[in-house]
Amino acid sequence: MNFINLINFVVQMSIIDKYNKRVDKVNSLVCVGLDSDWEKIPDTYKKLPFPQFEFNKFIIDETQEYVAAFKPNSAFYEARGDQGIRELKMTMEYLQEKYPDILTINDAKRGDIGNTNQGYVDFILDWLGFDALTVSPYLGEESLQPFLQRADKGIIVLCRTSNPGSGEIQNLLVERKPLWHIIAERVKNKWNKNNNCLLVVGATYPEEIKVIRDLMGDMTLLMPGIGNQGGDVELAVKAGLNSQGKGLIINSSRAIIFSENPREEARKLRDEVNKFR
Ligand code: NUP
Repeated sequence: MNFINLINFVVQMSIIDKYNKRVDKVNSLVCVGLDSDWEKIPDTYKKLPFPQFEFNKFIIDETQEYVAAFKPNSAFYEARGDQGIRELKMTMEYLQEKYPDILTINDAKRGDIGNTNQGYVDFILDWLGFDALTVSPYLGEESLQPFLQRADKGIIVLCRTSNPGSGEIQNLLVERKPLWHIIAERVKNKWNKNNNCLLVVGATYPEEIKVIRDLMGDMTLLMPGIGNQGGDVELAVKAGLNSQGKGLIINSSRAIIFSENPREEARKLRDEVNKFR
């Protein structure tokens, strides 16, 4: 390992370290998805000057005690144009100031040619200041360089997504293996030179989770699909934990943020996950 790689390795460790430290502090693998859909935000917030931000602030303060990561999905902010982007930025500023030890993930599944991806890096990782973002692997390693070079951030590559139709493309056989398996191998053997890669693996596919865990060693996996999408917590957690009893960022969005009692739902999910750790 040369000097630059060594520095990258040390710096990179801080993102996974940041997550693991928070996991230990609150004894939780839970990520609350700040998918603050305008249609579902209570009307009381809509009278305020910054409705999505105020709603997020409420959810963050209520749930943070049980949470190791927050993951706003960019779509719900982009949907409101410049106002939504402003409120996403305000949400990030609030998190950075008040809860700087909680991991922040921007979920927008970006992926374009190289110089265009640099624009996403500038916007999401630098201007908004997220710790990590989700990316699509479809354009290949060369295109992803602006992301992969950021050893100080987490690059979360779509591998086996949670949606019911994900097999249409991801199960296609390539070299007699499903495409999702090839993506996982690529990330492990080629793309993760800076030790900053993670994979998205849906909680709705426990058999694949097990295969991916065995293949990837202790790599941290972002796992959506719990809650509204019906993933089984016990099966997903047992299949996905790494050798340290961690290695999972277990996301639930709607089932927590639009519930009667978000704090209680976050606590319940934390405890349910911990039963199987
Ligand atoms: O495979 C994936 N499935 C998935 O649901 C990858 C994702 N990034 N997501 C995202 O996780 C989805 O876009 C949404 O932001 C969140 C799941 O939300 P919910 O089903 O818990 O409400």
